[in-house]
Amino acid sequence: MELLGKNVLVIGLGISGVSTVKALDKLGAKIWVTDSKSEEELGDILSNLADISLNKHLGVSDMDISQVDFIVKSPGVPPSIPILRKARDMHIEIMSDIELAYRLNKANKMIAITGTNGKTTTTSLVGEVLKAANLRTHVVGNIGRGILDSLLDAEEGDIFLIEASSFQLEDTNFFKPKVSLILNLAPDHLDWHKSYDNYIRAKKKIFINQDGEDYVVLNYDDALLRSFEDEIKANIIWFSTNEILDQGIYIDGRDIVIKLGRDKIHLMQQDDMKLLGRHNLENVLACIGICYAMGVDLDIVKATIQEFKGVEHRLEYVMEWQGISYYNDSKGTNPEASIKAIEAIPEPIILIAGGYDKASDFDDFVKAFKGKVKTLILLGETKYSIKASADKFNFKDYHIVESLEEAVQLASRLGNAGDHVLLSPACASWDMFNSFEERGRAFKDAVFKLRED
Ligand code: UMA
Repeated sequence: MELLGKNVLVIGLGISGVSTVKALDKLGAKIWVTDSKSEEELGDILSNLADISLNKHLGVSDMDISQVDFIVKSPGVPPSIPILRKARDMHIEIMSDIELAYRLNKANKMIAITGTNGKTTTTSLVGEVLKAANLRTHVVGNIGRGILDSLLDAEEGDIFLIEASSFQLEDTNFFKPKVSLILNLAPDHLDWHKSYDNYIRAKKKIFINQDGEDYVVLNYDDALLRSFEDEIKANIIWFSTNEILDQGIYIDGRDIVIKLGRDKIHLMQQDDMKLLGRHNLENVLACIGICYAMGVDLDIVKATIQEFKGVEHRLEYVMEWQGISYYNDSKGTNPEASIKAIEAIPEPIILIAGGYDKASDFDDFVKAFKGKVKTLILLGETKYSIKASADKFNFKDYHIVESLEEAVQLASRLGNAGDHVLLSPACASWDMFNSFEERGRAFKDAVFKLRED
């Protein structure tokens, strides 16, 4: 793809937009930028880009785009903003950074991981395995690093391991990873996608351009994913934690088994993993599927899985204080993710939940308490929606607070030795924090502070 002299508009100057601007500059494009934030609000970000000539339109939601050749949209920017509506009317192409990266650099191998939950843990684990196998790997995407950051410095043969969100996949057209993975699907980000069908359509783009030379790893236990089979041209590697498969990766007794082609390998015992919970077992099977497709030595896969302790903000053990253990699952940004956390943590649980309102339904979330959650502490924009579901299912022991620190202090007062305090909000963080990481760190700070009080 030739970018020299092309007029490219970058919408949003966050992680994705900044890495895109830097790459476009190196490739000689004429760069236009827009952001709903003002010049002052973007202060440090703009200073960081001071050496690059930019045609700036800041603090606005509309602008003249008649000279723009194509648009690179930051993932979080909703498709409904005026500029994007206008671009669609004018047939100006809109793409995400992963689409641009693919078009710029088809020679490198791309592995793309999506799903509603477990993406970051699985991406991190696969990244660890590939590094242990001495394969030069760039771990990028929704995990927090813009893909274009490392693309231009990459050497031929490097692997791009991409955590791909539905937002990023939505704006792809030709993106064709060598290996793709969908871990699971459940309604999420419905405020942005407007319907579950649209969300599913975005996720399917991960395999839509793949062919017989490529692989897609899919969760057999997810009926929706099974229904995709006829639409897939790539080789499918199924995995299951529930069923013994004719072909695939599955659990037999306590063993993790790979049965693919004529091979049948008892790779390891599931008890040898350090990760907690059934959902993490799915993440491990999915990782094995990807590594098998990439031809990685299975001894390295096994050794890395055995050592892997997980990722910050996902069921992260914080500390024990007065016999109560505290867990940070700030990455529980939707009800499905938090249901999995409740399933993984031993009872009794004091649960801290609530956050940014994505129009999620909390009935299944409350139903999952099933005697495990004894007390619920609610905060954030969704506190009353979750309370309404609690009332509906007759869950009475809830408390409403105004801050995360207050939630932690209340949990420590209400808790008894042997209880587990779990922050798993079932919501994004954006009502009170800039990111789930910031929320997780605030939780951990509040927990550590208990020792000082
Ligand atoms: N902005 C506008 N107009 C709008 C909305 C936003 O101009 O209508 C501007 C904001 O003012 C801001 C910029 O866009 O300056 C932010 O862009 P962004 O929201 O796309 O955030 P980035 O910092 O670029 O981070 C994005 C991903 N964020 C989202 O998808 C919301 C990061 O995923 C990702 O790590 C990063 O690109 C690199 O690929 C975070 C996330 O929350 C972790 N993802 C969601 C999730 O996991 O649930 C999908």
